[in-house]
Amino acid sequence: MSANVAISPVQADSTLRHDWRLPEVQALFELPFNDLVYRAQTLHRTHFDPNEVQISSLLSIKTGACSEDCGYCPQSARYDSDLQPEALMPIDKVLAAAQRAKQQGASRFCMGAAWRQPKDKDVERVVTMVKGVKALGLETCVTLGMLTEKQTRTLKDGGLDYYNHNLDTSQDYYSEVITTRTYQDRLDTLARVRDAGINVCCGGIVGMGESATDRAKLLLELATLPKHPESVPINMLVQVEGTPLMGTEPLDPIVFVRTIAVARILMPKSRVRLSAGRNDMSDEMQALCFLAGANSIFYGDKLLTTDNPMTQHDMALFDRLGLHSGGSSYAQ
Ligand code: SAM
Ligand code: DTB
Ligand code: SF4
Repeated sequence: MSANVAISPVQADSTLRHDWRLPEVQALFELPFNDLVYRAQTLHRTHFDPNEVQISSLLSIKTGACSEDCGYCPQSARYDSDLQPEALMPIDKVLAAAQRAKQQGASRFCMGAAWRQPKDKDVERVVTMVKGVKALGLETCVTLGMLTEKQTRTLKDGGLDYYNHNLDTSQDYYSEVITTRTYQDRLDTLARVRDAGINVCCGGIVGMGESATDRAKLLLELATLPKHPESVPINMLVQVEGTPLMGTEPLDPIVFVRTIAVARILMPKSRVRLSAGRNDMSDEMQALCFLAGANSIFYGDKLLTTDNPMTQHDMALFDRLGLHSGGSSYAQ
């Protein structure tokens, strides 16, 4: 069907499209692999240094006991995932972790909290963390759940650089995975973050049993936001014992690489992050993701609660691929 859909030629200039249509996105997904990766890589190098990868480090500042029912998440209080809940971390521990991340080469420090939505006093404590992390010379990102307008202003005034809030999947598949909040709730928080002038980090998870159409619709949703997210994390589901999505049929790695390539083509100036799931990926698969336009990773032995590749392994992989860390967040 979509093989007959015309796809506009590679955008060599800086014009970004916000009017992508579903058949176009599906047609990209269905291109012969070499053609798709060639297109993505060609666009990638018009906007970015092709060998540079931005490095973010994650820290869970409040762990587990979350009221939401996200079917992928070990931090939901509803599932028996063997996770020890932890209250909001004291500032000195956060700053020590940020310092370590900086020494390991991270340029951005992302703090995640297992909340449906923070209380105003939580946001104030997070602002103290943001200020401390910024003073170390790192970019800051936090992910705290849904926010009110007042809270976005507090975070912006506190100097926050990025807010992470993922759409996770297509609007259609969303209710199969999460029932305690709506897709529109997510879009509303994203709009508040954008309006407050905070950079947006927004992506999703694949490998949750969604269809090819759901993956195309997720990317379409991201690429038709009024402004493309500056960072687009593409997570491969990390299957955790006790969560409802444990045992889901794993996604074909080639389809994952295609997802990265299509994200790069739709949002050519965004940092596309090869995010959760790298621990289950071969070095060769990750190399294909970088070729397809991924230019950011989470670095450090831990994501929020699950394992990430060891830093020495990542350093060796960068070395083998001739990659270097660095770079501004968004193509100018
Ligand atoms: N509670 C906040 C929220 O949901 O927005 C922030 C923390 S939450 C853990 C941040 C993101 O992590 C989720 O939106 C989801 O995309 C990702 N995530 C959580 N568990 C995951 C898993 N098992 N595999 C892949 N990504 C996951
Ligand atoms: C994102 O897109 N992925 C990160 C970050 N943003 C917050 C989280 C991945 C979590 C993977 C499961 C865990 O470690 O708990
Ligand atoms: Fe809670 Fe966020 Fe996990 Fe959902 S993804 S259960 S909101 S921590």
